[in-house]
Amino acid sequence: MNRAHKSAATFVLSLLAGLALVFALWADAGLGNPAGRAQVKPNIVFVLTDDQMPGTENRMPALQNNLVRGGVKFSNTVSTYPLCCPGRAVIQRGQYPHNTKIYGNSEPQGGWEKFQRLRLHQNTVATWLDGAGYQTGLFGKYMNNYRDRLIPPGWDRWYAWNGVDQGWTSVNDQGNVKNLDRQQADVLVADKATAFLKSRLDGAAPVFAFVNFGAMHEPYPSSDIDADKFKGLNVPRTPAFNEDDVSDKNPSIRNLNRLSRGEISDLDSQYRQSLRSLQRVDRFIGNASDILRRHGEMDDTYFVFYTDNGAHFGQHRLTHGKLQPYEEDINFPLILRGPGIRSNVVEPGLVGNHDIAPTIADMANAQAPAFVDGRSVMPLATGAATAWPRTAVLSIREPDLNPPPQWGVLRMQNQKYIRFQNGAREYYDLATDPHEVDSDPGAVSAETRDHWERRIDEIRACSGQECQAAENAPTFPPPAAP
Ligand SMILES: [Ca+2]
Repeated sequence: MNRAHKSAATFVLSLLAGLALVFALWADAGLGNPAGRAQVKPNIVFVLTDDQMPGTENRMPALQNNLVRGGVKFSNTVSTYPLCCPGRAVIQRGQYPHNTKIYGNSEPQGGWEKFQRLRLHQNTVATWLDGAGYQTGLFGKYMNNYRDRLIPPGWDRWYAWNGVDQGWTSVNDQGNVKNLDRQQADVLVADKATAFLKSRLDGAAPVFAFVNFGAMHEPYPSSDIDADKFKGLNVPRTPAFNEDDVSDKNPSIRNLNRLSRGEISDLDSQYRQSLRSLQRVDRFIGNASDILRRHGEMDDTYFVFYTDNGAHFGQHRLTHGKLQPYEEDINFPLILRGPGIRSNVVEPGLVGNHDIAPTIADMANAQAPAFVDGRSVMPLATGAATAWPRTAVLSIREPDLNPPPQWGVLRMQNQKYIRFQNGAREYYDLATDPHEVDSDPGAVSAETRDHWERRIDEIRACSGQECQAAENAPTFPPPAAP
C-alpha cells in the first residue's frame, strides 16, 4: 500500500492531518472488501481509442508489455453499437443503446446535443467516481458535436475537443476554448493527461483519468519518429479479407464486387498509417506506466483499454468503415490490468461495452445506479467467478440517416445470429468459422432460430437489472414435451 506509506510520512509532518488520514485508512479497512482487493481506493486510467481494428492492439508494444502481459484480455467483447457517439454513450452510462437512445453522431439520432438534451451527461461514470472521492479528468475526444463551454458534471479536469462531427477545430481546456492543431491533437492529449497524473498522484484522493485518443480514426496523424515503422506490412490476409465467396451473405454484401488491386493497395497504405498513428497512444501507455511506477502507484492502479468501436479494412469485400455486424467492427478486446486482476490471461467469457462503466464503479468501490444494464466483469478478471451465466450480448444498428442494412446481432459464446431488417438472416459457428465466411442459418433448427429471434427482442426491450436475466437465458430452446 504505497499510498499508506505516504500517509505515514504525512503523519510525521503534520500530526492533525496525519491523524485524519490514519482514521480514514482505518475506516476504509473497517468497511472490508468482499473481493479482497486494495483497501485504499485505486487509481483508474481508462485509455479509449477510436475506430481501432481488432488485432492492431498487438502492434502496440507498451500496451503489450504493461497491460496485456500484466492483465486480462477479453477475447469476446461485444460492442453494442459500433459507431463513435453511440459507443461513447454506452461506455459512460453502462446502458444498452436502446436505453441511451443515442443511435448516431448528430441530431436527431444522437450526438452531444441529444446526449445533453436527454440529460444523460448528468449521471455517468464520472459523477459516480467523483461522488466516491476521485479526482476525475477527461482528455481528448468526448462526444461527437461537442462544441460547448459547458463542462459536464463529475469532471474536475476538462480538456475536450470541440467541433462539428469529427472536425475537431478547438479544445475546451477547463472552460477556455483554444484553437487546436489537429495533427498534434493526440500528442497534446497525452501531454495533458500525463501532467494530470503527475500533479494529482501525490494527492490524498485517488485519480480517474479518461484519456480519449483520435487514433486510429482517419486521417491517421502520426509523428515523424514513427514514419519508418510498419514498412511492407499489409492488412492481415485472413479468409475474410476480400472474401472469395459472398453468396452466403445478405444482399448488401452479396452484391459487392471483389476489391480491386488499387483498393487493396489503398487499404494496406491506410492500415500502415493507422498503425503509426496508434504509436502515440502506445507511448502514452508506456509513459503513464513509468510515472505510476516512479510514484509507487502501479500496483494500486487499474488500467482499462478499449476502443469506441471496431473497424474493418477490406473484410467481406467492404473497404474501410464500421457499422457492420461482423467481428472486426463489434469484437475489439477489452483489456484490464490492476490489483487482483490475473496476469497474462486471455479470457473468453462474454462481455460487452455496457459492462465497462459498472466495472469501473466496482474497481472504485462506487455505487452504480439502477439504470445500468451491464455488469461488472471483475469476477472474470480476478478469477473469482466460478460461473459466468451470460449466454448472449446484443449488438444493433438502428434506423438512421445512413443507408441500410439495419441489423441486430445475437452474439453468443461461439455462435452468432444476425437479423437484418430487409429479411435476410446470417448464422456463423464461430468455433469452426471465426472469420465468418460461411453463413448457414439452415445449420440450426427452425425452433432454435425462433428462440434467437425472441431473444433479440427480449434483450432489445430490457432495462437495468432485467437485462441480466435476458442475457442469461438458455442458448437453445428447451426440448419440446414428448
Ligand atoms: Ca469511432
